[in-house]
Amino acid sequence: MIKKKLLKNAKEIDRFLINFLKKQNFSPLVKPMKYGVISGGKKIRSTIILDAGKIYNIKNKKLLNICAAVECIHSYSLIHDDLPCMDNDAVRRGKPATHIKFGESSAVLAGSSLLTLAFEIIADKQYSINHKIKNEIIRSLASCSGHTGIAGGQELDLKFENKKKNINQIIDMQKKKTGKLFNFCLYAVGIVAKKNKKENFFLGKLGEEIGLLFQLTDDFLDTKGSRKLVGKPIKKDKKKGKSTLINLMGEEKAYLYANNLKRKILRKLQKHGKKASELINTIEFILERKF
Ligand code: GRG
Repeated sequence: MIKKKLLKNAKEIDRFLINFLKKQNFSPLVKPMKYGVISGGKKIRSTIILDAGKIYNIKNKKLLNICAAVECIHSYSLIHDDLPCMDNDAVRRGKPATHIKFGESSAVLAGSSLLTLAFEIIADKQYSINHKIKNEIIRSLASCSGHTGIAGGQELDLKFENKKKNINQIIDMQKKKTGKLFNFCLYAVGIVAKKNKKENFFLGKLGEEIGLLFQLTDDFLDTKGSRKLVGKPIKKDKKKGKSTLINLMGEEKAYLYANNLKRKILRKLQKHGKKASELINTIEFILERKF
């Protein structure tokens, strides 16, 4: 069921991105950009957005620009994450990483172009939502992506290598590196649904916890996953001295922490009853996933 949903959403977002790029002037960067963002990846962040939209009866069409923009930022972060100056990985999504396929300079430029494309997609004239809403989406996407968001989290992740960090420092780093983009996913849905400030803040924080849960599972997959299913090299965190909960407290305690976090997230969704069933289904998948 979940695989079907992920596949359907991924196809829809890929179609959107292909059409959007078609409308632009061609450049030699389009090929590495497409390689980085289209036909690959679970598009889980888009699924979270569309699932959350169901809670507030928002039609998918109203959320597609937001999904596509998030996937551009996410893919950008992966292209840069794989570079030799960052995590130095040669394989991503079961294929050569973008810098291996197209060279380092093209990968840097294609990644940066995906970042700017994200904002073009939201600002697009044909995306017809209220201007104030559009503005707030652009502001929050920028803040969740930059130094107070995933880029800042990535900096901490690299600085923490081979250092003894405590649980709060690790959680804070992971909430930034991975959680902030998930924060944006739920926050943006609250903005489109015209919810009040308090509810939108609550949604953002909930998204951040979902992102943390996603990152914790990513760390489990690094120790126990299948290289083939994960689509990238595994068992790298220990070798690199990465600060993860598993390396700090061991697998069993880390899993207990993740399971408690999942229960806490699900409790927060109870108030929405059946309307949250799709989102709950995706959250259950996040902790059990093998890919
Ligand atoms: C984007 C502004 C900006 C800066 C880049 C490199 C970097 C800063 C951030 C990297 C952060 C990072 C790599 C976080 C890891 C998040 C994570 C668990 C990625 C894997 O996500 P999946 O499993 O990937 O959703 P797929 O392949 O399915 O899309």
